[in-house]
Amino acid sequence: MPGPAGWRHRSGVLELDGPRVMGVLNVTPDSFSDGGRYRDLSSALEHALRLVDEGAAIIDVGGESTRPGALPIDPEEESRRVVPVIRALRDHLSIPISIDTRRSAVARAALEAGADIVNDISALRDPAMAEVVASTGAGLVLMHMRGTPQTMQHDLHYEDVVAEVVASLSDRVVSARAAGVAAESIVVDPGIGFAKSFDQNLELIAHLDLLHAIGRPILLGASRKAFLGAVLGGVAADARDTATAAACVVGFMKGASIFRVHDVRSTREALQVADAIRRATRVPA
Ligand code: PMM
Repeated sequence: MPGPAGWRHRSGVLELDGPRVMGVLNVTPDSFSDGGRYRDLSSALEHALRLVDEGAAIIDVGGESTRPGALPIDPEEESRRVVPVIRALRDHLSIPISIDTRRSAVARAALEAGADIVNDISALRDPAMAEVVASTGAGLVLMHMRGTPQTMQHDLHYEDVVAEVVASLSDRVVSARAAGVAAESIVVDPGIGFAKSFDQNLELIAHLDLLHAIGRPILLGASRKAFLGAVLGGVAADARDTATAAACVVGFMKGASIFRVHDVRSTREALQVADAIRRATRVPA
């Protein structure tokens, strides 16, 4: 397993010498687990401050729902949702803020408003995205997906899902580097729940260590996703936080270092225990 590294972003380096939690702040009317709750500025800010208090190292702001079947929204509407929130967060937070968007115009506006990282679930499908990231020195999450949120569950056939995710993400890293994004700014994410069956999600987490071949830190986004509900026999999204923490601990033991979650406290505590145990592991002489 590679040793501790840092994640370079627009205003510094996030040390990855232990697990880091990215708290989710969805400012969308229709996200699957917390949709509609944080649309006004003061409730969004209040929630972000709570996530920080509970141990978030990054706040991830998203203005477009990416749940399966979701329709795309207009980039101007997306910017209208996220920019005022990012501006308010920037005034109150010193930790990195990421913008969860597939659109370069939204990323540009969010970075101008004070964001540090672009979390791109389409891994640079917008041809202008890499240039926005490279020219601002922003951090970049490259996530694996097929199609769009509207179509992604139509093609779930893989010969070997883990190998195909590794190959695809490696290719996206090469593209980002070719466009001038620094290697140290890039983090990769297998895209749990994005064009994957429930079993493929489990297989990806079970073999997450194979993503180390890409040579970049790994982000895991398993929070409250449907495969966890399925394992538990149909538990609702907002009752999947213990399941989320379990998936994150396994991901951590397989080498992931950043964990995107809705309920920061439960996962942060579980990861803190897992990290303490890992540090106590005896190294063979
Ligand atoms: N999942 C969602 C949205 N953005 N970003 C990354 N990098 N990884 C993910 O797994 C991910 C993401 C969907 O979940 P939400 O609607 O609960 O935010």
